[in-house]
Amino acid sequence: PVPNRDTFTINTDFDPKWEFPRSRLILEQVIGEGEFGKVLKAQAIDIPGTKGMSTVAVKTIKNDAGKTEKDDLLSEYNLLKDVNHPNVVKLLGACTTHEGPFYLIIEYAKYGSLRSYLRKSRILDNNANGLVSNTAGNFQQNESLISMAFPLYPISPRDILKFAWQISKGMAYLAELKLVHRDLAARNILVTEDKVCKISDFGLTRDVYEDNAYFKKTKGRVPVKWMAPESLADHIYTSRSDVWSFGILLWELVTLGAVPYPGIIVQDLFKLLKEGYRMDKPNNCSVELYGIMNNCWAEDQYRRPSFKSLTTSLEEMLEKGN
Ligand code: ACK
Repeated sequence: PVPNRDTFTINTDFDPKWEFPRSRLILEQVIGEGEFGKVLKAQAIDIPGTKGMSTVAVKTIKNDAGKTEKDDLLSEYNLLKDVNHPNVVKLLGACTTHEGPFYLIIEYAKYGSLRSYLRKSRILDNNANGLVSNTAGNFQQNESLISMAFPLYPISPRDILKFAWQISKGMAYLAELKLVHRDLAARNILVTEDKVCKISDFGLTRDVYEDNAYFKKTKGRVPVKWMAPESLADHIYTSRSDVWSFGILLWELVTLGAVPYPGIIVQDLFKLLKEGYRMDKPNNCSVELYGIMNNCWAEDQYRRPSFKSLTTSLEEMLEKGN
């Protein structure tokens, strides 16, 4: 048999500060699966910060994934080592030894992604109780059947503002560190047991310096409906293009996880945006919040608000009790 070439290479990913022994990780079920990656729920024994068993999430890549996917996960690992903020997902450790696949261990978020949280919250919709009205979903199933099958994911207009404010705070922190996320969307935000939003999925994140712009070289799968015009046209990514994506995320929040630009195919989007087309105000969205979204979608990136000023605006709205 041909020995695995990894057997003879030095493990440059090994970092004693973060390395966690595989023997102290008990993998449970798959909780998320993408094209090349997967996320598993696991129990960790004596992971730094928690004595005894604790529930964690383990990110890894599938066997048939290519070098890019492995590199993305590794860059996520290296990036997470240097960040520490209540609204950014916390790195707990990694298994990098060549006896097994690369595992990235991050904090477990009970409610999963914000997108799935929002979509599940629609089920409560018709029960009113000050809940946000459903603008996008069509639930034909019997309501009582649904509430038996799902746990409750209540969400109030105030929760929506709070979520937006938390994400903006996390993004302001990343922007301060000159980190550009490049894939900010509700699917990449996690919701913890105490209903705190954490920015996640840093695979595409890049450190930017000098001109503060990151030029993407290769053309992979791109989240077109979340992308700023300058990213679509010239592959330019900055904190200002993250702000554009944040505007789309606000729209996702208000519509409880609808797909942006309903009825518009991605091939037509760039031309429409250049002509000045923007999404309408969702029915249940305040004029003030829609104003904020629209500012995020300024054609001129320099006219978009910063995450700092977005945080202040959202904080003021929360204080006013909107
Ligand atoms: O909405 P979900 O159930 O929550 O589906 C996605 C899926 O994996 C792909 O990203 C879930 N997921 C990712 N990271 C975590 C985590 N740290 N804790 C809990 N669920 C996670 C996410």
